[in-house]
Amino acid sequence: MAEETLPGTADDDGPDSIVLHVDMDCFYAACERLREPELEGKPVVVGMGYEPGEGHGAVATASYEAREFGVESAQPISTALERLPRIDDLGPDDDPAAAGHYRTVDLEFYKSVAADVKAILHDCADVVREVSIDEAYLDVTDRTAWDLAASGDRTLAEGFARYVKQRIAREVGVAASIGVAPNMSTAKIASDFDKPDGLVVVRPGEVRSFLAPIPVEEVHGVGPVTARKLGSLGIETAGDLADADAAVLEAEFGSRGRELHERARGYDDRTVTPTGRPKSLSRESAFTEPTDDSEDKREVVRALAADVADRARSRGAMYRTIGIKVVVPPFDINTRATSLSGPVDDPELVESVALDLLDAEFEATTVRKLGVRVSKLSFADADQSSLDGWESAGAGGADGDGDGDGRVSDEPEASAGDGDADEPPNTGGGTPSRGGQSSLVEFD
Ligand code: TTP
Ligand code: MG
Repeated sequence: MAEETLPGTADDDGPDSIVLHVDMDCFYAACERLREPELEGKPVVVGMGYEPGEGHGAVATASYEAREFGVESAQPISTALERLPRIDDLGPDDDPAAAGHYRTVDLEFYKSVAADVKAILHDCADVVREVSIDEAYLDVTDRTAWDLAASGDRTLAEGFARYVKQRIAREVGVAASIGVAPNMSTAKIASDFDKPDGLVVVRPGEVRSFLAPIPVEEVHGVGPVTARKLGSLGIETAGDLADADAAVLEAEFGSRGRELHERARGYDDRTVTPTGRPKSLSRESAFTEPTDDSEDKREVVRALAADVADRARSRGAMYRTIGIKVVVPPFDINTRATSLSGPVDDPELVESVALDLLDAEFEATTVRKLGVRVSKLSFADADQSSLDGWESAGAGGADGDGDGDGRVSDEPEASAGDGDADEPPNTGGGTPSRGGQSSLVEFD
């Protein structure tokens, strides 16, 4: 109850915010499993500077199965190998279940998977702060609510978060853990609370009781040194920290002491601010089944081009480069682009250039996914604050209609889902023949 009266967590400036923190589970290992599904359920170790057969490098990440053997991020590969031998090194009597599959970091591939995930996040929230390759905050206050769903004791916000999680799983094929809370620091702790595949919701009135048993190390801003000092003061948990005398903390840690005290009490007035302005605007659409039908491909490119040009116009963006992306099964990504002599806002040109690029090289190619992008953006209004990105995808990407005026809405969709709905009105389905997901991504 105390926290309900704290600024930033209650009604001092409108209703409680709804913040999602999304963090992918063992992300690099999950990406490896995407292209090698036989690694599912097995111990996987991804090494930086690792070469097959060698013992150098460091662990970038390990699958949860490999973590059972004591393998963890930042460990030398040599240590990992002592704890979990390489499957290829096993003798005839060794147990293959107790051996690891070691792979080398392939950042380009992980980035392309991350872009697919981020596209979904931008589709699900108006404000997205990307923190790292596999982590982002979403402010979804305007998309859902803390109210209970009609069907039971779950909040609408929980249904919304479940929908986000399921979209990532279905459309990209990797697992995310999500924390939902009225502020950023609590959402971050919540996403980590039940990994992997977690969904933890901390309602506005529950922040302080949720935080109470959490070790101080997990409070945002507490590093190992501070944790040790706090420990010497008998402060082990966020609850201890919240109950501590603010003056004592301030004497020990200066103004940071007061800040940590407030965080532990569930107070965090940071707002989710978007990450930068886009360098490009793009949209892509996957086919349910790869196709080499040139008219199908052209139709999709036309629709994507119209959508991208439309969004550029609605954001006041001019572009100097028009490009396409062609993904050939399974993961062969081709991009082609044409540079113009100066910035334009010309939907017909986007369509004709994109079609020319497609026809020039890919007319007969079997493709899995197509994308259209405009880049080298310049903005008419330097002050537009919502230019960060992708906003709502509107209806499915490949509606296949013609010229360039306002056919795909950029209006953010209304609140998605109640407790059990996982299918909001706008999932970008396209037609059955093209089916597939449609998402907004940056592919440079
Ligand atoms: P994390 O989100 O910290 O880790 P993770 O996604 O592998 O596992 P978890 O389920 O606990 O979230 O980091 C994301 C990716 O960043 C990770 O897959 C690999 C990379 N990384 C490194 O390269 N080195 C590191 O020391 C860490 C921590 C991560
Ligand atoms: Mg992660």
